Amino acid sequence: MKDMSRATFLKLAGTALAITVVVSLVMVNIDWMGMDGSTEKGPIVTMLNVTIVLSTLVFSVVMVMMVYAIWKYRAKPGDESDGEPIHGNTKLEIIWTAIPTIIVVGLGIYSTIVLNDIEAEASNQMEVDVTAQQFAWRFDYPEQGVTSNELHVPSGTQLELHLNALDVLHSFWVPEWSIKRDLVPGSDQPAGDNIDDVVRVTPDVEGTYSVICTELCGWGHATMRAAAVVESQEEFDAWAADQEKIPEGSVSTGAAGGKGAGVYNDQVAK
Ligand SMILES: [Cu+2]
Repeated sequence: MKDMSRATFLKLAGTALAITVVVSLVMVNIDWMGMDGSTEKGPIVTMLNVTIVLSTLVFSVVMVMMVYAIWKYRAKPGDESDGEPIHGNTKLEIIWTAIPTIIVVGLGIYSTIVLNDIEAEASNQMEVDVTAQQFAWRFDYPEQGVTSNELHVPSGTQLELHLNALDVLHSFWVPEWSIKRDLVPGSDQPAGDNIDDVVRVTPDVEGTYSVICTELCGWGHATMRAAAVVESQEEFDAWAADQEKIPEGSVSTGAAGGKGAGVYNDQVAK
């Protein structure tokens, strides 16, 4: 570093910056996350883009310095001597420790803010108890008193999904909503109180999507899908009126529930 002139330093910094801009522009414009189907997705995609730009900056600085060092300090032809014994550079080490630390801590604070924001409870909420088992889904609507193998939801309403699994770990994922959370066996038991089994999401684009199990759960894992239908409030009400009622005495098996699981097992497993 001590034999690097100010002009060289500025040239290298400029190169790293230029690479950052070009690579960032390409990466940010690739549609990594697919269609935007929930109000939560916007802030998540923005955060992904910020992360991409910062990662690109680190990548560019490292690459430029490495390529420069390989070229600048290469051995002259016929030079068989040992390299200079170098002890290190305290100033440089402080800099390359401090900058990544600031980036990581900053991203930590930023993601906490985004998470608190997208998980905030809205005034219009609807609870759905989601139960997963090899290899099927069941959705119970305690407010409507109905049960279904399809997830129907009114557009623009925040869903409070209570997740539970009957056998092994599963994971709830609708790609267009950008929400993913594990379903853990025992979430509905008293001892499961400290399992984080609630996830909130607000689908806001009408259409039919797929609930996908995204935790390898057995041989039938790849087939473990259910329709997720986002529709108007009227369509949803009409659909709910048509559904099978949750049987008397059966407690829904979402996080709030207890025993009812057995009642449905055969029906859900087909
Ligand atoms: Cu699975």
